[in-house]
Amino acid sequence: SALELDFARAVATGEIQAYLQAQCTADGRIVGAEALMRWRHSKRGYVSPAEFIPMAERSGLIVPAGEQIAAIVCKALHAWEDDPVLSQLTVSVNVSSAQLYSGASTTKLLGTVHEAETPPASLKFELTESMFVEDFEAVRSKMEQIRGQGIRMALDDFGTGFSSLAYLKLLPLDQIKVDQSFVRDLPGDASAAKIAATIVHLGEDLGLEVVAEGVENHAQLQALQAMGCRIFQGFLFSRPVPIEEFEALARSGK
Ligand code: G
Ligand code: G
Ligand code: MN
Ligand code: NA
Repeated sequence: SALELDFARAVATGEIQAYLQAQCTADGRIVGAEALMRWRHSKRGYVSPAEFIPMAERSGLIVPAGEQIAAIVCKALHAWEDDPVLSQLTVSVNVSSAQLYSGASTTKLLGTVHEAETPPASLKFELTESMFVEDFEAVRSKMEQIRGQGIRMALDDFGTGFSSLAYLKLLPLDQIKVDQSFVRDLPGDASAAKIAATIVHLGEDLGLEVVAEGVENHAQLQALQAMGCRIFQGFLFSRPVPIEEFEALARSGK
């Protein structure tokens, strides 16, 4: 398709951008960020990720595009090393299954981290549970390989796929993310509240950090806090913003 050709060109010319969305404690202190891919088309302007991410996944272009996002983030993390505020932050990069299933691209990803002299503990890779359906053992061993380099691992969209709780125990994870579909209907919806609380408690019991996504208002924040959740991501705190803007935000101490 035309969109696919344009995207391929955008990847080749470095038109793909990484925006950062803050992850905060309840009082608004920034502890990290998630990198989100953005594309500003030279003629059509800003293209929605809801449109180009599925196309990129289908076409396989998510592999080079994802590598670019990782490279941009790795460079930034290296540049932040001497900054008293920014060096304390962790940045998550979304990794798609295509990137993990091809052995070469995992190696490339780790090469990127190494080349940029990224402090590995500042970097986190986000996987989704749908990745484990095809070949659990293959993904688990890739995760071990990545974590062996000191990079952290997060499980995104937790509870939305066919998750087996037994999986959680077997995977080398540092963080799970409460999906925004459970956060959206808080505090009124009793079943959303039950599910969110269960995920928070499960994370706690397994010694994992828990991040709630899609936090848009104070009522949601308060409900999640009461469940024991400590880290939040969502429009209540910040939208995804360009890296320079995020740096200013973090330095301003908000
Ligand atoms: O970013 P939201 O801003 O609209 O992103 C839409 C979807 O695209 C989400 O499911 C998100 O996880 C995914 N996404 C965003 N950036 C990236 C990326 O760099 N790599 C991959 N694989 N997925 C991404
Ligand atoms: O699938 P993943 O969790 O990586 O995707 C994150 C998506 O959630 C991105 O599309 C991002 O723009 C979006 N997002 C982040 N914060 C909020 C929020 O507070 N509300 C809503 N509706 N979407 C959000
Ligand atoms: Mn994510
Ligand atoms: Na998510």
